[in-house]
Amino acid sequence: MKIQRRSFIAAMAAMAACAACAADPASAPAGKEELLKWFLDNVYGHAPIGRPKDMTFAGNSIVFGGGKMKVDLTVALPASASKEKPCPVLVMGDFRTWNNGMRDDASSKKQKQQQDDIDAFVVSRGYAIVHYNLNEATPDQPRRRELEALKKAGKPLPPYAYGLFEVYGGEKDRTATSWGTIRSWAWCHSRVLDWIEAQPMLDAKRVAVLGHSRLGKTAICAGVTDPRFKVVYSNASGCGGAKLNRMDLPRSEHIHQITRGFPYWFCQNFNAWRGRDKEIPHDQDEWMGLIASPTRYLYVASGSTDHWAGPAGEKAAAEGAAKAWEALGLKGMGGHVGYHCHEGPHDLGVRDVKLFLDFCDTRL
Ligand code: GTR
Repeated sequence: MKIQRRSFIAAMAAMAACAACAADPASAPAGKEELLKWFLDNVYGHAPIGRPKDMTFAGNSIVFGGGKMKVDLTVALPASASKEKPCPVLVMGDFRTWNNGMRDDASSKKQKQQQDDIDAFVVSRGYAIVHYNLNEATPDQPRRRELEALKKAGKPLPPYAYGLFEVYGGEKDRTATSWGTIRSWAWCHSRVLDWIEAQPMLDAKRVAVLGHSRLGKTAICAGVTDPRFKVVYSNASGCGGAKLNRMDLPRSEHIHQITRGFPYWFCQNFNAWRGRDKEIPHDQDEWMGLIASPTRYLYVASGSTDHWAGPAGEKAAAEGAAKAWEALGLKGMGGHVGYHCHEGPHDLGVRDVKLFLDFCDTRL
């Protein structure tokens, strides 16, 4: 079904009249609900379960899936956090995701240092940060290949080898709209927010979700599917993240490349848009516009030489998403939506997080 963009904007305007709807997309006007369904049917896939009934918290770990799943959280708290004055929180999939936490090479050491530097800076600004290796939820492609090699060699698999796809539904039950890795990681971000709600020193009403690159795609997906995240920050998330598919950016990643390079990241139906990027009926500005509400915010960042992510397409999508807030009578760019482009490559550093926290200081 093709949803006219104007009907979506009209639906957003209608939502302004119903503030309650803004807090609960389930009761949002049809336009928003239909658009969300379109993206889940055609790009990200549907999660087969909400909050698991058997989920328990053991210290900084979340256990679910009949005890087969355990996600270990790394938590850094500011000295100011207390039960009397709970602090705002940043949630992110961390840099260990790239090295699967299974290698101890130079790149792993660099990524760990990047994460440590970000943690220290965030805490110095009075925010808590909670992060984890997303492979503990659903293994990313490289880890999947490494696991297959271990299996083939008859070697023991690490704990929680296959994660969410195995525990909820399994590979054999996958359909064309079954969740992809990005949606499953976003689902796990919501489980982290469930954990935050049980922590007296953390303010679950003031939580931002953020991520870099594939983790930025995940942050947007988490913010769209879980309205409890108050601020959403996508850093260099590119194709399937903040970059417009329909914008002509020859040096950027396109649908045929990302769906062949990472076949599990999206639902199977996304493959139908290979070579048809400019024909896709709904683009990433509308996807991010689904976050729009009087009490929620979006932040997008790019790298000026990050041609694969396509900075111009990310900026244009942020500006397009801002129209969804304007339809609610709110200030878009510079109000509910922030954007910056650092000079340089595909990266997330303290310089980016500083600009993001400057945005959060008056909104989160
Ligand atoms: C690349 C992928 C991008 C981006 C990046 C990353 O290989 O093509 O979409 O996700 O990885 O996550 O670092």
